[in-house]
Amino acid sequence: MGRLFVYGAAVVSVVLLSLIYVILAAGAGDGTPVGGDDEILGTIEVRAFDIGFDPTRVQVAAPGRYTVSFFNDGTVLHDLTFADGTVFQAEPGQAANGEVVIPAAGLTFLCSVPGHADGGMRGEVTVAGEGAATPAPTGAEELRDLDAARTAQFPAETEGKGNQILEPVVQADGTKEWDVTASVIQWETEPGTVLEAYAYNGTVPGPQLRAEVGDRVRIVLHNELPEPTTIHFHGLVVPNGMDGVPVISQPAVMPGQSFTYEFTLRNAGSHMYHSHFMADHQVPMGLLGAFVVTDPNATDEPAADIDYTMILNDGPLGFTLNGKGFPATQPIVVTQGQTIRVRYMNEGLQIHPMHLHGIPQLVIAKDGYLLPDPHHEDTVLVAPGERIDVLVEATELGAWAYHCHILTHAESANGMFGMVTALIVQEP
Ligand SMILES: [Cu+2]
Repeated sequence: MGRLFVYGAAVVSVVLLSLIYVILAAGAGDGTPVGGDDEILGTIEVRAFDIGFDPTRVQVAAPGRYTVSFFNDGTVLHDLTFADGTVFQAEPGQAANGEVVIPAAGLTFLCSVPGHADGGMRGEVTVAGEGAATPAPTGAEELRDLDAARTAQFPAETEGKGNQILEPVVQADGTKEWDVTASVIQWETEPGTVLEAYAYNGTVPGPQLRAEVGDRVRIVLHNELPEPTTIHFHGLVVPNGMDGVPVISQPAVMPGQSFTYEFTLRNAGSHMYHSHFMADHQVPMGLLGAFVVTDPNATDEPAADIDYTMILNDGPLGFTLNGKGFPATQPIVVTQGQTIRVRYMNEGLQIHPMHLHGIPQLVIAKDGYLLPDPHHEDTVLVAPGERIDVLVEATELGAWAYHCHILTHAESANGMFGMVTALIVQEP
């Protein structure tokens, strides 16, 4: 399957190739040994914009010391942080200059402002081969290999897995109870990228809660964050006092305090729970989860072999599907002939058009309500706060790319990242 997917990925990537290969010849091109430590071999020029670098690939003729000319064309603060720790920071419209030493193996760089590197602000300085008379025209091959190396890691192992179903503790009176603790954690979004996150029960997304219409449920929130918080049950019809909005319907839950939410489930569907305190910060940081309610008496519920919840998020943790960025996203693996119900839930601050290659998606529900006229789409737009349910009939064999079609959420100079996964349809 790996090979199939690498092939598909390569096709997607070709579109970007011409945009991102730039040679910035610097210093002597004859491969002569570098002189004294202080000799300046040339200048590396990099401009930042919102949100990316130009160029993302810089080739120098030899290892050694270079002048750096960094300019911020963007509207927010950006920096140019090299892997050896050398940093150039510039406010919008400002320049920063200095020097960096490029080792023979080259040096990667990124913008260290939270979210920017995962948004695509990454690049690399490479050194032309020893003795090469001119920089070799191998850019396309290097790009192919960079992209292939990254995609070959898929699905990569990382620490922690979010959105796992948490069984409730059923009380004597039948009430289904969950304890949910909010705390600060370290979360590995992709191999080697470990970021500070806010989490329910230690994972991003938090545990998936599932129950039925008519169930009495109790969610006990424990706040171990250094900030106040609350939980809002997004999409569920609840009594006003259980709606989770500070001041409007309850006091903020202070650090060290707990708050008990209790209500009877009235409406089925794909719903969510998330923070409603500084939600612009706490939700992108990870205080979110799925709350799926089924109706045991429903007669119009479409049948599916696999029920898969895909939570979309963006912000300080990057562009993520169920808390992970490609290649650490997990593929959906099915057998030909099976039907998959995908419940998209957008907890992010941006829209994400989710495109599945190869097989159309039958859109069956919006915000938990079944549509009277299900229809096919190949790209399903999911706006912030929305839940869209689709059915996919796994008719076509193979590994099918499955990604957000805002391509800066899915592709970069270093290959695919962020909101990319695959639907893998195997032979029966
Ligand atoms: Cu997107």
